[in-house]
Amino acid sequence: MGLRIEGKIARVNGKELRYAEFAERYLTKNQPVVLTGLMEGWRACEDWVTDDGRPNLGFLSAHFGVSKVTVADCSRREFTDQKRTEMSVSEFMDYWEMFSAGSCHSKNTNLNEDSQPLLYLKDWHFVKEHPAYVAYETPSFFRDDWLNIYLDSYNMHQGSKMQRDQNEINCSDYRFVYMGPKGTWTPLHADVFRSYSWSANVCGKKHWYLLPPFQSRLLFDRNQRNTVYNIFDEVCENQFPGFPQTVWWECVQEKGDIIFVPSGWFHQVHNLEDTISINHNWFNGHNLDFVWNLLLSDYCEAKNYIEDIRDICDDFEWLCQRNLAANTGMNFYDFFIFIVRWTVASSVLLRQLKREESSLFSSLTKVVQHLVSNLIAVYNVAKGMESVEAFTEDNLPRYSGEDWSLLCDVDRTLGEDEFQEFARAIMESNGLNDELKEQDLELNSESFLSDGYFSACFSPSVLQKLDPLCSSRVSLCSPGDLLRLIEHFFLGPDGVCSGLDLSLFPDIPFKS
Ligand SMILES: O=C(O)CCC(=O)C(=O)O
Ligand SMILES: [Fe+2]
Repeated sequence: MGLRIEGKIARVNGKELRYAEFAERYLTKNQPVVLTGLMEGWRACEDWVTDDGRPNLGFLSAHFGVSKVTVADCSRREFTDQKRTEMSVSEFMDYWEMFSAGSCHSKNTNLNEDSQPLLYLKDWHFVKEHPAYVAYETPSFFRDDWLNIYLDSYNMHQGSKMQRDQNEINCSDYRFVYMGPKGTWTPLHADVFRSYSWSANVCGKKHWYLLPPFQSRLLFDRNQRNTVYNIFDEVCENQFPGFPQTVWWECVQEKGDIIFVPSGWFHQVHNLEDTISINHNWFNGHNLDFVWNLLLSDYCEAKNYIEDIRDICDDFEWLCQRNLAANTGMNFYDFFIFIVRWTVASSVLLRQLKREESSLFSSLTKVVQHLVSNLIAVYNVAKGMESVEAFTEDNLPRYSGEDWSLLCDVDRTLGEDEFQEFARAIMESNGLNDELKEQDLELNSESFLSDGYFSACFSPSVLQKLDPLCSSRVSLCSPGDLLRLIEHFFLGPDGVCSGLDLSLFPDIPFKS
């Protein structure tokens, strides 16, 4: 039975689209779109492509040949993914050359052990590995990227016992290059953390098949464990009873097109020609709830899986969190520290703008609106985290042996070099620097440190509420602390947002 395809993904000229429109139509509504006209001047489009529009294998081999990369064999399945191996870029280019010359005759995509390998270079952390070679510029639509901005300054697994090597390579960032011959493909999946992704075709052509999230449940097997691997297989109806009811969206992505894949949309992708693409995964205030909901459901699954050993475990909660980090890429504590740092950074920047008494603050410029929206998004997610057992007094201190409250200490956070770098990157990504320049202003990020910002801007009674044990420091140890802090920002007389006309934010989650 063929696939039922009813959705066509719109194509929009990216040069004629404003950020606010993009956010409104696609980020907020979580709808896919193909954007054109945004890759002009990319060095990758020059250097990596021959005059006749094919991948420049010689160039790639000569310049990046020694890089070690992960390669998927599209003709071999291993559990829920394709079988992966490591090789150097030059080995991959040699393979590709031979493959194209026809020396690997059987271009057979059937999954059997005898078929020839069909190799696809995936998840190459190109930017991390070659920071000086500026292959492309991230289009402005995708720059509000909490994930990669954070990972440029911090490790995802703070103070955890995750293996460092694995942590550093796989989780260093989510900016990738993909390349492979015609016929290579990516099996059906939804992206890591249920993040958004964007994917830009440097050369070649891809066929995308996407499924809206409300239909995701139709992809699961009877045990609710695995999803369909290849939508073009004879999918066994007995095993996957919902699959025949799925209704798909599709598009063919040409060279120069960038596709935006929204959160939680399952997708399968086929290279119709020899193709090179650049893609990022990212999330921000618009889809932060997708990330938390995924963590919550993966946590429940991890917990159920080991429920029968609960009684013999010293620290059952920690074991669940360790498994969650290993399977999903982060656990509750990683995510919590992540949102704490975003909150601290957003509020520090707002506070600085306010102190400058610049008209930027009072006139609620785009940047100020943006930072306020960040706080609201964090608040809404923290609300859903409040009742979770992992954040109860009993469970927190046992976290990983590192002193949790020290990790959550705001003054310590502010004093770290990483934070300076992080806050600057947020300013850069939000266009704050540009707005400031227009007004002849400059934020002094050094003063984040010197003025004991958090301690100074709270009355002792607020500090007491945030940290009953210690009235001179602010430690954001639990979602409840974060909620109280953000409420204070909006409602307290000395809060960061006091004095702002908040009528622009109709969905503000608390009443004044
Ligand atoms: O291009 C591919 O093969 C897969 C890309 C993908 O899954 C993504 O960008 O989310
Ligand atoms: Fe994907």
